[in-house]
Amino acid sequence: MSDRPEMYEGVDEVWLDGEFVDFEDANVHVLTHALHYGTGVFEGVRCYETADGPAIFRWDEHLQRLYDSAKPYDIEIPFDPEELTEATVELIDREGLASCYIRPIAFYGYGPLGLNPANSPVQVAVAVWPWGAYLGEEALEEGVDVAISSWRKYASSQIPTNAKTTGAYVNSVLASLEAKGNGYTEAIVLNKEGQVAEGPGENLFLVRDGEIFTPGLAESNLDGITRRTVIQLARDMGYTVYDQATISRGELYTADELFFSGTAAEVTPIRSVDDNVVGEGTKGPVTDEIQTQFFDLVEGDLAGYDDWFTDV
Ligand code: PPE
Repeated sequence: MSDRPEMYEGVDEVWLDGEFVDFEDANVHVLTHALHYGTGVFEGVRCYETADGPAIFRWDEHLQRLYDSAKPYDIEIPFDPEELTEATVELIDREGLASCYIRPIAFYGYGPLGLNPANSPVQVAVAVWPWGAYLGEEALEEGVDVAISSWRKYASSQIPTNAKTTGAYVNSVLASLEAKGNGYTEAIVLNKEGQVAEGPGENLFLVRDGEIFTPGLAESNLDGITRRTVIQLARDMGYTVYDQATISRGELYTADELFFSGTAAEVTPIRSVDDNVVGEGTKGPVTDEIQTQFFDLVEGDLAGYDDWFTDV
C-alpha cells in the first residue's frame, strides 16, 4: 500500500456501510461496478468551526441532492437521511475535527459486471478530512487565473447535469488537466451551445455595473448549494441577482468582476480569463463584500441563518 496522501494524515476512521472502519480498511473490490462504469453519486460538504462548536453547513440540502442524484441511476441508498446524518455527525465527533470537508458517496459495489447494475449491492461511505482553501489560500485574496476549456460540458440530454455522478466527473478532470497543463489554476467550461456553464468544480458569478449574474440551471451547470447561498446572501445584502442568466464567452472578458462559488472553492475571485485581466486584476469590491459575508455566515457570525447549520 502506498503512503497515505498528506491530505488524510491523522484521519482514523471512515464510515462504510453502517460501520466505522479503520481508515486503511475502507476498501472495495477491483470488480466494483462503479469503478468500471462510474455508477456512483457523491456530495462535498463542509463543516465549519463556529463559536458553538463544529457545524455542518447546509447538510440537509446536500443530503437531498445526494438522494436526488441517485434517482436516475436507480441507486437505492440503503440508509435513510437520519441514519446518514447521525453517522456523519458521529464520525466528525470521533475524529475530533473542529472543521472539515465531508465526502458522502453511494455507489454500485461488487457484483456481476455488465452495464446492468441491478444485481450489484449499493454501498455507502462517508469520509471526512481537514481541507483548506481548494485553490490555495492565496487564491482567496488574489484571485485565480483561468482559461476557457476546449472541453465542453455535457448536456443534460446526455448525463443529468443536476446530479453529482462519479463517472461524469471525467469531464471536469479533463478540463482541470488541460488548464493546469497550460499553466492556469482552473478552467471555465462552456456548454454545448458555447455559453458559460461553470468551472470543473465550481459555479460562476459575473458582476457588471453593480449587478450580479450567474448562469441559469438550464446551462448544464450543477445546482450548486454555494451558488444558492451566494444568490440569497447577495439579495439579502441588497444586490440585484440574475440567477437565470445566459453568459457568453465575450462577456467574461468585459466583466467588472468574476468569481467562483463551491463547497470546496468557497468564494474565489477570478483575476484573469485567457490572460485577459478581469476588472482591476484583483479581488473586486462586490466579490470582496460577498466573500466576507460568506465567511462570516459559514463561521456562524451572521444572525438569521441558523436553519442552515447542523451542529456536531
Ligand atoms: N459545479 C461542479 C461541477 C461541482 O463539482 C461543484 C462542487 C459545484 C459546481 C459547486 O457546488 P456546491 O458545492 O454545491 O456549491 N464541487 C465539489 C467537488 C470538488 C472536488 O474537487 O471534488 C465541491 O466543491 O465539494
